[in-house]
Amino acid sequence: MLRVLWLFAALDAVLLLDTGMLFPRESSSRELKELNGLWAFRADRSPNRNQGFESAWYKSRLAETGPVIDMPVPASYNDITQDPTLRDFIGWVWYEREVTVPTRWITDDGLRVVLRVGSAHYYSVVWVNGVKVTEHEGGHLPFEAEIGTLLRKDPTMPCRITIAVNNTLDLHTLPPGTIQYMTDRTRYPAGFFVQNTNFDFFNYAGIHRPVLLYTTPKAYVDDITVVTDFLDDTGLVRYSVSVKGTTSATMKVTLIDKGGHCIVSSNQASGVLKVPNVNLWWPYLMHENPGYLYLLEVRLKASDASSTSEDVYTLPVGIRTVNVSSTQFFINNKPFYFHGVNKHEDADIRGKGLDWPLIVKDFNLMKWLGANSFRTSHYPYAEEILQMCDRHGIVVIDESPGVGIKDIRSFGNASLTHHLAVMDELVRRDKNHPSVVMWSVANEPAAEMPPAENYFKTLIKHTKALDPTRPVTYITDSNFSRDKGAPFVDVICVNSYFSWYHDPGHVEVIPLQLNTQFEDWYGKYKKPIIQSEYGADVVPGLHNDPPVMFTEEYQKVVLQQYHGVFDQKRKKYVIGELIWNFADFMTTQGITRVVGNKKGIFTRQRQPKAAAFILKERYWRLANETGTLPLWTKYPCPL
Ligand code: BDP
Repeated sequence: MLRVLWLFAALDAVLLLDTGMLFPRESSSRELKELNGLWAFRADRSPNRNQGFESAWYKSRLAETGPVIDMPVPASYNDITQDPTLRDFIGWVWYEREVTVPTRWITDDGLRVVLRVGSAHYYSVVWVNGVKVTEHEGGHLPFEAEIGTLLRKDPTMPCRITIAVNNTLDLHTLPPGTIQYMTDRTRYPAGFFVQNTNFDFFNYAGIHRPVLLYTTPKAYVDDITVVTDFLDDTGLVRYSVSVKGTTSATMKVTLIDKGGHCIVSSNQASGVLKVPNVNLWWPYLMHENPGYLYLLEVRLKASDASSTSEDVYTLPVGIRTVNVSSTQFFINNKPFYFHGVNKHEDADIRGKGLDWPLIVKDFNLMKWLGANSFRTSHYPYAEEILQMCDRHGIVVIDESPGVGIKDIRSFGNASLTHHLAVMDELVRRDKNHPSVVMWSVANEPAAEMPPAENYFKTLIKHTKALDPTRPVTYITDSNFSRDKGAPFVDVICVNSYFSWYHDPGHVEVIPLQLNTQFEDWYGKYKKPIIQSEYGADVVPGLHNDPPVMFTEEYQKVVLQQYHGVFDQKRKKYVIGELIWNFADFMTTQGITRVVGNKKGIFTRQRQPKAAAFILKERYWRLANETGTLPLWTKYPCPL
């Protein structure tokens, strides 16, 4: 009974946003039309980057406003052409695509037609046939607009979608940045400016995730929230369905197992479903059958005087719990040790554009490596990636784009308000993923600054109120004694680069310094610790023995030095280790980066460096010690 009450309490946490953001899925009541492919594209190169708005480029076909080029969607635009000014472009770019919408979508005014953008970096304004339908701030989360009403106003018009996207970062965006104008005319031409940022990845821009149209009936399932628990072998699924477009509807909610059998159903919009002989959702390498998902099918029937409609939405549900003690992290009440990676959404040519071959390759590499988890450093990843995590049992620390908050002006009210809104959007999108076990609100903020205390106290409290079922953290650098936010987190996540940014070349200091780091943090806060980043750059193919920085040998020995300490501390309070980084990735140009950050254990093209084999051996050993290998594997590791 107590469990059930707790589940109710957990679900009462209300998102401040007034609509849901369910992943678009086809069903017997919903159709979907992907708009991926080639769009017309034009960068606004006018000095104030505002010509597109002044001349209303959205009012006519983009090609009529000036020269356009082909631009693939989804993709970053930066690496698509040979033009360095487009690679480094700052300001508004314009995308346009004309779509033919099925006639019945227009004639049937019982349908909603929704235009959805998976993500566009950074600020977007969207028009349909010259009429503004929405705008959105933030680069890594979806947004949508109902456009059926507009299309029906003039059914003879085609559906011309124009999206203007601006990648400019300022003190109040997430991540923050500043624009610096260079006014010394002896050194810079008129109008010269640069975008400064405090993060270590290329500020790729454009429409990064799929754009699509989908339909729902007028009375529709707007959102579903699921919180799970179990008692002995009975699973508990507390759900709540929010409905829009009707006040009188009937509902049937059914939980279906993997074999397609209906396990339990209800006629209520919210309640607790009891699942006998539950199959829990387990992480990869913790159970023989990881990533078990049920389906929660919601059928909504609504009638008015003239007609009856049905909306059907099906949500995958994994039944699992997450808890934290002062020394351990538990999934389904069993200790869980994170042996995983930090990633980036990053690849040749497509930049941060969603790319299925890359996604599947990365999952195959993570499984090959024996990784059971990753952190979405340093922003929310595509929902398609989280769905893969749910299915494969890969555990996720889900991070907001709060990276590079280093300027004291970025701790003010405007920044905090936006950061809170981003957390609302992130939790709204990702709350139902069993793979997501923790929220990370930021990476390496200047947490020693006085305003950081109130900023993080508010941010973490807010995130916990949004989702009382998951721990919350932010990622800190090893600057422990001055960190003002650490008292509020549930898990301490520390990044450190001993023998790299400090004491370069001296790998022998790693054990002592790492030991001190762990003892300091644990001694002060008595909270479990994840080594959330560690690593070293390697130019692939560069060798030297004895090891020298930037060689494959050096990266190997750095890892080995860290691992010795992890092995001592994981018996006490260290609950995980995440290598920086899974793969090499692009950064802005600078004297410490040789065509990007080279701390990957795989190259950007996903070929292993020597250290990948060290990590693979270790992760499979850890899995063998702490978990249960899947049926298809044999230690030390699968081929
Ligand atoms: C860490 C940052 C990460 C960087 C890494 C590095 O969190 O974004 O890429 O350093 O310098 O501090 O490689």
